[in-house]
Amino acid sequence: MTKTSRACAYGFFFFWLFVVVLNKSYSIHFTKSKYSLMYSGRRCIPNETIFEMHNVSEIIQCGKVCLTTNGCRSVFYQPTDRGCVGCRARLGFCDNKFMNFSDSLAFDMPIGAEKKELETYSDCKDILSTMSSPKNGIYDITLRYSKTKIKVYCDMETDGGGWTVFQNRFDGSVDFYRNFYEYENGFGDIDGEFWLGMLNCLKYVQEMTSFTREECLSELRISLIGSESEKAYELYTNFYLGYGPDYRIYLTPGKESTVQRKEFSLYDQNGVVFSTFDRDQDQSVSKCAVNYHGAWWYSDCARQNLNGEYITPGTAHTYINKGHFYHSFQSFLALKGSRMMFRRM
Ligand SMILES: [Ca+2]
Repeated sequence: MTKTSRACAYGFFFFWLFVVVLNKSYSIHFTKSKYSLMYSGRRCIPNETIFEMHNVSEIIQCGKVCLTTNGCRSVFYQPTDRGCVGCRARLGFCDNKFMNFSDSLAFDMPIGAEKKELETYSDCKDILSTMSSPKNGIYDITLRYSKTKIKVYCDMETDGGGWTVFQNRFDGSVDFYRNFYEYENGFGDIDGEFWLGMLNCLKYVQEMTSFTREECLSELRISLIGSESEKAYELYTNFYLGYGPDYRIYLTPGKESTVQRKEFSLYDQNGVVFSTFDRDQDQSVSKCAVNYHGAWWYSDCARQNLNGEYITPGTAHTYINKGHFYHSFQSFLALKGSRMMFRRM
């Protein structure tokens, strides 16, 4: 056991002892925070710091100050310099609100919150961090601010898991040529092919990204499957949707991608409005959604058409633009599958 992990183990043990005592004394409930070495060396960013103390002899003292300080949600205790930092953010909600600092210990403490509320999940990443070995599948979540309850499909396997899927196609069993109302409200089978719905997706994405994007950034992952089951994906950061009825898409190219991005990237659609056949909001004199038999963030149309017509994978549509394609992966050839999903960073 290294010095750090020993310190962590002791710190954690004493902290939980402290939590148990306080629970009994004040009926305060705590989110179970699994301490992991990945949190070692982190602290809240400066404007999230609610207090900072030095020469604090133990973690218990550090936690106690947080408990009695309004707005304090997590603490970092650094055994090396006996420093104690209280943060406004909950650890695990916005990883990007924390930065490295040598040998710190961190604990989440949503003070005063009701236990019932703490037992609900607000997104797939919450589920991932709270449950041990969660599986791909359908989960009930409660949106963090609006408290809307929705069912979502969580991808818990791809790239570490914690992804909320909002578009899923793999066999063409669901018709994706739908009107604006349906794209707002969702359609298909959450256990099969589906579109989560802009309203839910929007609420979700906005709550998790746009509304709170100063707190949290989200990433978008597009997974593609070709006719021979070849796989490709693209990762974008700073992903969020604007308010309806425009539902503009915003994103920044991430570092990772297995498709050719030099031309016809989804980034070309950055800031573009969503269109369906009955709601032409594109920048073309014609109707892209009709010409492409789809629904998308069409500018003067696009080189991605993941909601296009599902035809035999590997073939090109008679009307070349109408199929289920992603040009930078396999030109206009029809794909076997596609999945769009996002995750808090
Ligand atoms: Ca138009």
